[in-house]
Amino acid sequence: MTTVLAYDLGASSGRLVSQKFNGQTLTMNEIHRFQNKPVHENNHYYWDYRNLVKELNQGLNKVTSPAKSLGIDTWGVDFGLLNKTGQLVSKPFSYRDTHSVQYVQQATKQLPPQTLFEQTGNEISAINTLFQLMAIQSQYPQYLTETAEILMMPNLLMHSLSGVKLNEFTIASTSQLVDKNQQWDKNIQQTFFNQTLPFAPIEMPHQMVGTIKNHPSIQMALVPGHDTACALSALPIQRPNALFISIGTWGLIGKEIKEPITTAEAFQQSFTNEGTSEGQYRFQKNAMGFWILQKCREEWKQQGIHFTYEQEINALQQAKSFNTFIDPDDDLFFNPVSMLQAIKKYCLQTNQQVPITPGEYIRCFIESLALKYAYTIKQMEKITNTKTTDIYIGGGGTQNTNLCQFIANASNKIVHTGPTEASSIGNGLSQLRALGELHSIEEGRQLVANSFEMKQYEPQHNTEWQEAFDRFQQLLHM
Ligand code: LFR
Repeated sequence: MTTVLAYDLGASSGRLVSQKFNGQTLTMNEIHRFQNKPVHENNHYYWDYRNLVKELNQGLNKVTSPAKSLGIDTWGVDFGLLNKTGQLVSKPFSYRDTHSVQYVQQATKQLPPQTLFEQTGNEISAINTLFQLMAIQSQYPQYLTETAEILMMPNLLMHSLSGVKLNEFTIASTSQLVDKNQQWDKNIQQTFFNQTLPFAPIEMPHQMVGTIKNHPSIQMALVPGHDTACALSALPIQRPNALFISIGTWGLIGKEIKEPITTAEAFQQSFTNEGTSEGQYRFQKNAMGFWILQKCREEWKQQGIHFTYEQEINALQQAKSFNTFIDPDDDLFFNPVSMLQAIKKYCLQTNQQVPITPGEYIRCFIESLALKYAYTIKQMEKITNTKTTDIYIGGGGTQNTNLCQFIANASNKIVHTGPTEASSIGNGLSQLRALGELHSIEEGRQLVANSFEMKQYEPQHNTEWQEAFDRFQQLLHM
């Protein structure tokens, strides 16, 4: 029996799980779970880094059975700046901070956006590490002067536990600062910063790189640092050309490819190319996940309305179908003061009925999300010139059976769901590879198929959903 530990941090919660591998199957146990919310201070959104490290250590202190190693994965693009003595020069900024938005425009004066896309494979998005660093350079230049090492978030946390200073490939591939040779792009750095920045070197995952300082018997594993890359490696994909969707706070819709796709069409439609656990690529759309609903729930809670999961499903089922649609990826929903007001505003702007009851809001959101995923899938099939009959979904979103059924209906494809904790599992599988217990992504996926229950959804109500899709498409093109 081999036990490994996986820390998986999302942009709303983090968890530590242990995974036991007996040579045939994998079993998973949650050890620790905590909230992770950006803090709003001095007009900025930061991560509460000190608290995160405290939570990581608290979780590790709860581990009772001997574990071989630990790996950490997180959301993408965020990072920390360390000074010469290994201390942070500032709390790490959160990508929900909008201070980087203006630098997207500024950057286009220095390099055409399409060239930037072709060079890095990443869509031009204000949250990217590149634009965040430009904001820091302009607003807090002293931070960069003091910086001796830049570590991406999972590797920053890894450093806090083990002292190791490395960046992992998949997380680095979300930065817009990595070239086609999978190294930090020095030309881009010269263009935007007039210097090369002190990024710790990029390494490939599935290797042991040190030990945990407070628990020296546990090795520090370098796993795919990006939660989406971990999730994809744990989806038991068995169909050629299958698509995947990883649904949590975000919805990541993609397809595995060997080389980045950087055509004009991919650029215009804001697709991105990010790294996989195998050193290849995910052709992907970074889209809305449960963020909108999470924010609505917070507001309902303040009004004294609290739903259990079942009540939420019931409320949706009681609301009229196909009444109101939103484009979940509209900028209005990125970080509004009130999400309910933002939805209302969207409906008024598009001459639609404003939802009234929570059930109407929930139905509007879940239907719109499914329709937007179906829309993206169509675009993706066109650009990659491949068709598929199957979609594999992992992440917390798999628990929302309404959403999974609606995705099958809206896309007219078979949806396979599970596992819910795909990112944590992918993190653990990488460690089993570093330990020589598994030898390939295929072996890992087979192990997931043997160990966790999958569900399947067949498309239903084709005519109604096709009509709804046409209406939704008109709304997007308004
Ligand atoms: C999901 C995710 C997405 C990334 C977003 C922001 O947790 O990692 O892949 O685009 O967070 O970094």
